[in-house]
Amino acid sequence: MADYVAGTEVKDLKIVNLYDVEDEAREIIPEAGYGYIRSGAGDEFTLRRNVTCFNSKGILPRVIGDVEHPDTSTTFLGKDYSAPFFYAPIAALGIAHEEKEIGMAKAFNEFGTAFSISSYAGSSWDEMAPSYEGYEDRPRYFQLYMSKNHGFNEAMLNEAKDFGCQAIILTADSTVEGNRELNKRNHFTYPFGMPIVERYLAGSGEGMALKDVYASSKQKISPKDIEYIKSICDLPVMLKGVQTPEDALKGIGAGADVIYVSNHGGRQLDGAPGSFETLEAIAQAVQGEVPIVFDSGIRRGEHVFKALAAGADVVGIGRPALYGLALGGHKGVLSVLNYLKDDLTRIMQLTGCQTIEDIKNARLTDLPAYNEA
Ligand code: PYR
Repeated sequence: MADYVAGTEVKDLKIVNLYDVEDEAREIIPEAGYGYIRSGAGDEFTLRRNVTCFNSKGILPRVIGDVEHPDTSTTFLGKDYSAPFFYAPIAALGIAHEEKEIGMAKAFNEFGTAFSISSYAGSSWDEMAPSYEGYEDRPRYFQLYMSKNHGFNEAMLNEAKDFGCQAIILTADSTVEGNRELNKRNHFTYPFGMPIVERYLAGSGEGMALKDVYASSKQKISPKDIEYIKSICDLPVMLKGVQTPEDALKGIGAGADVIYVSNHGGRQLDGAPGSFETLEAIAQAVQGEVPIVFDSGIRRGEHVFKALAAGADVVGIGRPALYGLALGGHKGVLSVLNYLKDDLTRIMQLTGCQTIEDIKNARLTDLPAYNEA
């Protein structure tokens, strides 16, 4: 869409906190595009609670832990990560900046973790390939929105594997659009096409509303889909959108290799608990049988710490990275990631944690007076 102009600058950002970054991005991204990225479903109760619910638990610092220069590095699915973050997949990154998926992938590769490619990416596989030059070994994941047509699913899964994707993220929480009232008010439609799924959309995706894109995708997601994906491409499957211990165990029973705890950034089911509130019970049920990843609401190092202490192995960063992209292209994303890494390092020092493993063994305490929405 020729008249859609989002971010174009490529620069480092000076960051005090990620809430400021969100406010500043509002000045750059066109109103309907910003509304699409920022908003949640319904009353946005779950959207807000994703952040506030981190206050339901307190961190118990260990102050004689003999710690200096904490190390944020970790491994996930056999790959080294410079910090326990990866990119939580989001559609159509061109809504924020002209570097779109190419800049986002480049930033995560340079930072030393992993990018997730959405089926609804606004870039083709060929366009994204240069972001991996010099980073051939960097992990990448493909977030699958299944088609109703298995021929198309097979083609997408094979393309993802050929591209070097190390895992498939099966999106299970978005079979219809959540009640995104702001999108309705703003008459939001995607300003660009979606090359990977245009094979199953009516058109390229440009000018389509989210509800129509979702309607073109598969609604009936079941444990059989996990088995199906593995039978086609033999890659690990991360089951995304899990909010209950029951679904986690059902997913593992069907072969899921990773449980991905998420409420889709509060964009789907309003009235659900904050994502962090669901994590501990899921981790207790999973009992370390498979790794757990977590997203929805991370804005501070304390949040990363709490998610890891509650059972996550790595956390997904979504909107904050996209706001960084809007303001400074790939350099802006790197600024966001470095801010979070520095913040986490400070929390590790203050809590007596030398390593990520130490965080995973740290204890959180319930804060019973908690009653924030
Ligand atoms: C979203 O808008 O939330 C998508 O995942 C496409």
